[in-house]
Amino acid sequence: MNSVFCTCEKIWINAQLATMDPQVAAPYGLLKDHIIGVKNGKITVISPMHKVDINEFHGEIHDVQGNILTPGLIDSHTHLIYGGQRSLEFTQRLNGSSYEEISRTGGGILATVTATRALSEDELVEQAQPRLEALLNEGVTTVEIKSGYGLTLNDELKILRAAKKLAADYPFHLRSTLLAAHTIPPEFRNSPDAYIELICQEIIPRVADEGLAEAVDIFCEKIAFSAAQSEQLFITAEKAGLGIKIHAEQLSNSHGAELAANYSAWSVDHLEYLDEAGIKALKKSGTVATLLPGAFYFLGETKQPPVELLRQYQVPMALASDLNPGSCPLASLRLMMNMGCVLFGLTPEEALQATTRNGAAALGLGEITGTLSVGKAADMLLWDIDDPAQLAYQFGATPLLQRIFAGEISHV
Ligand code: DI6
Ligand code: FE
Repeated sequence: MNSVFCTCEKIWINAQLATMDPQVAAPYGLLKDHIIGVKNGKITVISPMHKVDINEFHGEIHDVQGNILTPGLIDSHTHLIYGGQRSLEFTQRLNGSSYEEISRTGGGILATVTATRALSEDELVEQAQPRLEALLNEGVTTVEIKSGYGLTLNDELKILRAAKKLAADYPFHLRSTLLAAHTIPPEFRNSPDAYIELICQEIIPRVADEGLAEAVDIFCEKIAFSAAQSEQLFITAEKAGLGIKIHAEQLSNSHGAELAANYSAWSVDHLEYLDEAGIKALKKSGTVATLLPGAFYFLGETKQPPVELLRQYQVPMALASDLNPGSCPLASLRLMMNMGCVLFGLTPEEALQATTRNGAAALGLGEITGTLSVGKAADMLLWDIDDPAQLAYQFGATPLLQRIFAGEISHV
């Protein structure tokens, strides 16, 4: 047998590979007339068709007839485990109340905290399933899930355990993030510092011990936590060996992104109010700027994130759904790609980078997934399209022919 094929169990032939690999100097890292081979869940071979003799391969062959393969999509920021829903608040906002006003009067995140605390782990799994399935069905193969609607040790653990259950039942890579610092819980209304202490002294150590999350996140905003409180959390997360993420500069500029960059954060997310000093800090630390156009759209925001400056400084941009009941109940990463282009001015190529390679980096998975490259996970999507730009161009019709997760064809 041809030595190339010794390392393959399955091959896809006659493919156009939108590798998204920066080493491939073509738009989308496109390689025409290629084969891609996989073994044990990883990509083992990428080769031009004319350099191999297919007749020498005796494993599983998929002839894709010129169709396009991309990396699996990565939704690097979701809050998809929660109880209940908030359509009442949607109505209130359309009648003139602002998101901040609603959150200051006990609605908003706290309404979902009450609903989430009331549910068991299994009930949370059940309510999250349709949202997760919606993402997976359109080609998402890696999903980050944040806690943050429990705000007690046990309720945060319950959410993170529910995420593990989902990961055991569905074909996707899970990255869990502890967002106990999502908002100040009612029990600590007058002592937010004491809540940060609880997170640092009890919740983070327990979550790290049990291996329930890979990263820690905080909502740094006037209506939530300060930069000083964020820093305390980062110091503890760093000691516990957890990655760092932050919700920053969504409604105002608290300089949280710059702070998080100084702690080598994996990503800083939202960023409508990010300034040039923040962008310079991101460039220096190699932190990903994650844009969440769904929340911008759903809250009717008008302040645009500084996309052109991020481009100038070559800060990697990710796009994610922020799927949550308050600011973005929209369970579609493809829609976010379209919004990233239409609302924020990303190019279709940037939108695909933002939901593959840069999404992986935003989760500390840059070496593992996010591009079609030898050695990475065989997370691949086969599309019935002529041009990769179609993935950002159209939403609703899903031209997905095959969803391949860790080398297995896995429809959800
Ligand atoms: N920013 C957001 O957009 C979400 N969380 C956050 O910190 C909103 C969460 C919610 O409204 O339930
Ligand atoms: Fe969020």
